[in-house]
Amino acid sequence: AAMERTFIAIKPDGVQRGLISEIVSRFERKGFKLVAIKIVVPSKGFAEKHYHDLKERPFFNGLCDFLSSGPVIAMVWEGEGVIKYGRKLIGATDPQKSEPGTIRGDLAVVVGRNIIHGSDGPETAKDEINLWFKPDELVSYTSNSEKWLYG
Ligand code: DAT
Ligand code: MG
Repeated sequence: AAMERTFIAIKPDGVQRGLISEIVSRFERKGFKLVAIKIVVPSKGFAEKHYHDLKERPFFNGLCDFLSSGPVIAMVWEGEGVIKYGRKLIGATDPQKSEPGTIRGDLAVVVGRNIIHGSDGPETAKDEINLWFKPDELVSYTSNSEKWLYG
């Protein structure tokens, strides 16, 4: 697989619970490369844009209220297969069904407070990166460990 980028966000519950470094660390140790990061309190309207695919769902309003309720860590991570494997690191949507060893499995209990977002495919990754970041907020660089990660 070619180099890919995905959008990952630590939601307000993850930030308030002091899990920023724990979550960043799991992506970093795996070998993925951080190419953008910022802390932001999204507006309700922005949250609705981010979750537009879910606007017909009964939990949509509460979900958007929650995402806009406090600081979020917005990130872009890069690496081979990062979109799909990022979802694996995150675990199932409902933490009751997430495997131990995953972020939600280890660190969250209920679906409405599942601490992290990750793009679910190449198209949403592109759209979400463009929604959350301006092009000049993304940094391209060579990590010193790349030759050891990829051979
Ligand atoms: P994911 O975040 O795993 O991509 P999703 O895109 O289906 O899951 O839903 C987005 C978020 O909406 C999810 O992280 C938590 C919330 N959510 C999903 N299903 C829910 C439900 N049945 N009840 C309450 N919140 C839900
Ligand atoms: Mg989703």
